[in-house]
Amino acid sequence: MTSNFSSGTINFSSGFAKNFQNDARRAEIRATVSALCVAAKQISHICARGPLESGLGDATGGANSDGDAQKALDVRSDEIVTAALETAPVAYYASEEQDDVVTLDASKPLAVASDPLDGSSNIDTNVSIGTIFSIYTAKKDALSSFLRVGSEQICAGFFVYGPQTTLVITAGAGTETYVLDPDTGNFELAIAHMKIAPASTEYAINASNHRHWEAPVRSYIEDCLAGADGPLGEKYNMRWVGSLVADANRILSRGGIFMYPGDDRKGYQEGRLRLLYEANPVAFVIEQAGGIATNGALRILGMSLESLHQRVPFVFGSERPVQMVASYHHKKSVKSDSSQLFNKRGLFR
Ligand code: AFP
Repeated sequence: MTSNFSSGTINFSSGFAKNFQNDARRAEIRATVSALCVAAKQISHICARGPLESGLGDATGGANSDGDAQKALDVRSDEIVTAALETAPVAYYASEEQDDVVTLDASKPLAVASDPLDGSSNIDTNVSIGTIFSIYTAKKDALSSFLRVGSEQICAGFFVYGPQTTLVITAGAGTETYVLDPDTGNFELAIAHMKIAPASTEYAINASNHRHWEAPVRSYIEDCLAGADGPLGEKYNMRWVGSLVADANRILSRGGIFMYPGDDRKGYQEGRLRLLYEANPVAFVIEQAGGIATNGALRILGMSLESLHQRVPFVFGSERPVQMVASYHHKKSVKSDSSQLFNKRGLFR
C-alpha cells in the first residue's frame, strides 16, 4: 500500500512525525522527505553504475565554499536534490555545494540544508557514500532560516548508498531506518526504534592526524591503544571509512564513538565537518537513538550557527565513550585553569 503522502517513494511508519499534532506540518515534512527519497533514488542509481557513468569522481575544476575540490558527482547530486526540493513545500535550500542559500519559493513553509554527496573521496573506490539533510521551518528570510541552533530542526537524516540504499531519519519521535526495496522502488521501514548501545570498545578517527590533535584527544586515543593493560582496561578496535554517513550508520547499528576533532593543521582548528548540514542532522539522529553528540565537550544541538559553512569539532556515538572524551577535555581545562592560576598567582601569593 503506498502512503498517501508520497508518490510511491516511501511507506512511512505510522509513528513517523506523530509528535506533530498539526496534520498540515506532518504532511509538509512527509512531502519533503518523499522528494528527498526521489533524489536519493536517482543518486543511488548513478552510484550503482559507478565507472559506467563517466568521470563521477573527476574534479570539476570548481571548489565549494570551503575550497574543497568539487567532484562531478558532488555537483550532479546537488542539482538532483535542488530539482527534487523544487517539488516540495520548501522555501530555502542551503548546500555544501552552494556558497549562499538558494531561494526556491519564499512562500513555502520549510527550509532544507544538505550535504548532497558526503564522502566524495570514496566515489571511485566503491565505498559507501551518502546524502545528509536537515529540515527547519522557514523564517522571514533565507539566511535567518539557517543561522540557528540545531535543536530547532524538525526532521533530519541521511541516505547511505552502499550494499543497501538506506534512509536513517528522525522527526523527533525516535530514529528509524528505511531500506530501498530494489524490487518495488519504495523505501520500506526496516528498524522502527533504533537504540545505540550505551557502551562500546570501537572508535572511529583518522589516526594519521595523531600529531595534530590537542592533548585530550591524544590522551584518550593513546589510552584506547593501551588496551586491557591500559587505564581504560579494555581492548579497543578501530574503524574509519572516510564517509561520515557510513561511520554513523555503523555506530547506530553496533555502538561506538566517532571523532573528528579540531587539530593544528591550517583550516582544521574547528575540525573538518560542518555544523549546519553534517553535524546537526547526524547529532539529531544520534540523540533520538539514545546516543550523545558534542564538540568534544559541549552538546552539538545547542551550538549557535554564525555562518553557513561553519566547521565544528564532532564527537558522537555511545553515551559512555562520548562522556569519557568530555571528561578528558574537562581534566585538561581544570589543569590549564589551575596552571594559569598558579602562573598568575605563583604557588604562594
Ligand atoms: P568528502 O565528502 O570531502 O570526502 O569529506 C567526507 C567527510 O566530510 C566525512 O564524510 C568523513 O568522515 C571525513 O570527511 C573524512 O575526512 P578525512 O578524509 O580527513 O579522513
